[in-house]
Amino acid sequence: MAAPKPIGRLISHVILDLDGTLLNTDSIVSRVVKPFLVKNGKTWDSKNAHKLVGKTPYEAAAVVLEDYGLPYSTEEFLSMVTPMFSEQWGNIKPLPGANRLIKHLRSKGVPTALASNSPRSNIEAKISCHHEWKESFSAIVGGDEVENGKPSPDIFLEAAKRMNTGPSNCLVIEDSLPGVTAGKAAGMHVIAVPSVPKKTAEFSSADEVINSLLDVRPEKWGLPPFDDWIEGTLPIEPWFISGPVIKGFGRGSKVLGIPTANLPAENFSDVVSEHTSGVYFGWAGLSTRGIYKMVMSIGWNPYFDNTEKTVEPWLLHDFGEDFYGEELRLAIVGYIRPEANFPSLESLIQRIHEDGRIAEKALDLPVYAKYKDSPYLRKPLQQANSSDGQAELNSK
Ligand code: ADP
Ligand code: RBF
Ligand code: MG
Repeated sequence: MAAPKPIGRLISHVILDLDGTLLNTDSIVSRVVKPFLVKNGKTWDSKNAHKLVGKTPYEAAAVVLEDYGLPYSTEEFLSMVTPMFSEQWGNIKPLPGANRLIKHLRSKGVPTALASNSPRSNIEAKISCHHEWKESFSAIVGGDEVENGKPSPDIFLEAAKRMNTGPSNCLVIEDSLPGVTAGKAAGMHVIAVPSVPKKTAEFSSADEVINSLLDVRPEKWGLPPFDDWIEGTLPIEPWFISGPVIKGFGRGSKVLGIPTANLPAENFSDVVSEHTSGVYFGWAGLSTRGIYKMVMSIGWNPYFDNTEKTVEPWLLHDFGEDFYGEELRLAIVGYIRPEANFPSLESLIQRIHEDGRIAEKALDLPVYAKYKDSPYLRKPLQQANSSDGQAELNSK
């Protein structure tokens, strides 16, 4: 993660982008566009999806028409898909850390605006589905309220104006390249949170590039710090995954001396894609052995540059043998840091051992220790992934 460039003046106001920054809008884009393409005899290619990030609906529509050679005008296409999008607005989930950030800024009295290329009415409809979001913004600016959308600076300048402040007092948080360009053109400080993995290099004009909203450090900008970190860890809403231990890349023990019991990520690709990559920890249950402390990475292992997002749990216990095929259940309860690249294998290994020490210690804290008794960790295989089990645990 690049350190922010030093700033001359302290930040007093924050401006947030909506789609892809606070909301996981991408998931509904494929949900709407995919069936539309199928109806028109085409196949959705997820590799094209990144081209839509940060575009106005009109621009995005033009890209889809061009990519798939559809026989419609942009206006025709928009009139067909717009109602389909509206139906999905209630289904857009906040991205990890979005609720936490909004609540934090509000409770510390930091004036915060929402600035999006979407039309104002769409913004209102989307945020109305999320508890206390609307009340948390001192200003909301939509793409239809200014002359030019992002990458032009108009939206951000208007947001600053409505908050009665100057651009240099504003910190913009943005996931898209047009958004980052707009923020810099407005003379603001910009944190990029790219929503497309592995594309961070394109964001060099941003003052800081982070992996997810969990990694925002407001104190770096002169804003009040989060007060929920405990001993180098961040408690999260726990999530639960399980499956048989499968073969991984064959390098955990061999190359790093750190075995990781891989799970078939395709069994719970929804949960895995919902969570940001990073280093997490929690409790691991092995049906015939017991419950153990666990630290894991989830993501693309930048040092090895994997093409698949994998789940790599290291159980903090010496088993002295393999347990491939055994049922492994995980309760993931806390976050430590984003995945990183390292100058040497040695430094990667050292850092993973430090993660292990942090997790080992943190899991004795009551906020995390209580999950050691989750019934999920001990449930028989057939019930372990059932929605009942999840509901029961999540409501605990
Ligand atoms: P792979 O690439 O197949 O995952 P690893 O070298 O990472 O190979 O070894 C992982 C295997 O080692 C696990 O699947 C498990 O069977 C075994 N193992 C032994 N001790 C541990 C441990 N403490 N944590 C995780 N896996 C362990
Ligand atoms: N790989 C990385 O490339 N960067 C990381 O920051 C990173 N952090 C890890 C943290 C923990 C706790 C564990 C268990 C693994 C981590 N790895 C990381 C993954 C490591 O590269 C992976 O386990 C091996 O590649 C085995 O497949
Ligand atoms: Mg492994």
